[in-house]
Amino acid sequence: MNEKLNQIAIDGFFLPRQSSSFAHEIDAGWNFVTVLSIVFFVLVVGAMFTFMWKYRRTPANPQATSTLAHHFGLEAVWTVIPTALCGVLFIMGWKGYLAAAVAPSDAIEIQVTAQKWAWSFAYPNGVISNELRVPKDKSVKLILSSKDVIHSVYLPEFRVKQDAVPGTYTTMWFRATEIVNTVLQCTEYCGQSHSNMLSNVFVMELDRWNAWLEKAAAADTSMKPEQLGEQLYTRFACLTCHSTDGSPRVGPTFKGLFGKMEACNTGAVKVDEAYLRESILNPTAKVVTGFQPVMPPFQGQLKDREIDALIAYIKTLK
Ligand code: HEC
Ligand SMILES: [Cu+2]
Repeated sequence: MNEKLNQIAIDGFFLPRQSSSFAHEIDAGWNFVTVLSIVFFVLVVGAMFTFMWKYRRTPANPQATSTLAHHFGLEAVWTVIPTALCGVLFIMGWKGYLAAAVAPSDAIEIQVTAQKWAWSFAYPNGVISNELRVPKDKSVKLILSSKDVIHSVYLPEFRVKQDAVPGTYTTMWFRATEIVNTVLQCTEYCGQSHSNMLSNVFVMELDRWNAWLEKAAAADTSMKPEQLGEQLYTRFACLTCHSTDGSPRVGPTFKGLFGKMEACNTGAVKVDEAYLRESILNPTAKVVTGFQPVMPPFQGQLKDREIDALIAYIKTLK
């Protein structure tokens, strides 16, 4: 699944492209802290070496330095200046945090669901995709949740990051400012295939984005079941755990599955439509021997037509 992902363009020396309305402000803060750190490093370490050299013990000056008392003026200066600088940093950080925490009320809402090890994006018209497509120059609010463990959405070019937590919703927003293809990464270690938990991100012109949404909605209803099933296999990340070539992954392969006798914890079962349906909606009802019960239940996430499509697809994998 990874070969389709676009290479992230690294343009800057330190930081990735600036592709959202947040980028300039966040980079300004980052640069400020970096410059400040360099200046103080040079000042402090410079003073240290200067004094070491100046007051070193020599034959001409064999005495130890006398004990020093307080110097109020000096201490006041090195307290007041850093405190003021921290104040400036706090104000920059606070303003940036507020701007990033509260999405504009006209933002387009996209539901993001994380699961081991893929993302799915539900758009306002009901289309579900494994790619994040957003219009340029529009505020987009992502509403995140997770089906299993904590994951985290990271969009470096947009300078935004937010955890997706099971059992609750978190939100994040951004406004993309240029047409760009990039990659969304999971940045919370979530198990074996964590590093493959990537999704393509496309920023599009608004009219092209609308056209894409309409086309995607129409495609789902006009497609043949096995074709739709093949797409759902990618879209709902079945492929991270099930292969179609006979090799076992986290779960059993789909190749040659239909019609065979499967050994489960409840005894042997013949794989038919009813078994497949049950395995998709409620995977722990019968756990295949030799595998861990780690498949997330798809109850409530797949429409009947989509379950039929997945079954039709699995049937084609002889
Ligand atoms: C996190 C990994 C994971 C994901 C994602 C996943 N599965 Fe599974 N699946 C498993 C495991 C592990 C088993 C075997 C254990 C069990 O039966 O619960 C399994 C079992 C199955 C079975 C029974 C297979 C057999 O050999 O009898 C079917 C059918 C199935 N999954 C379909 C799907 C479909 C369809 C999807 C996507 C909509 C999906 N799975 C997503 C891990 C996963
Ligand atoms: Cu993850």
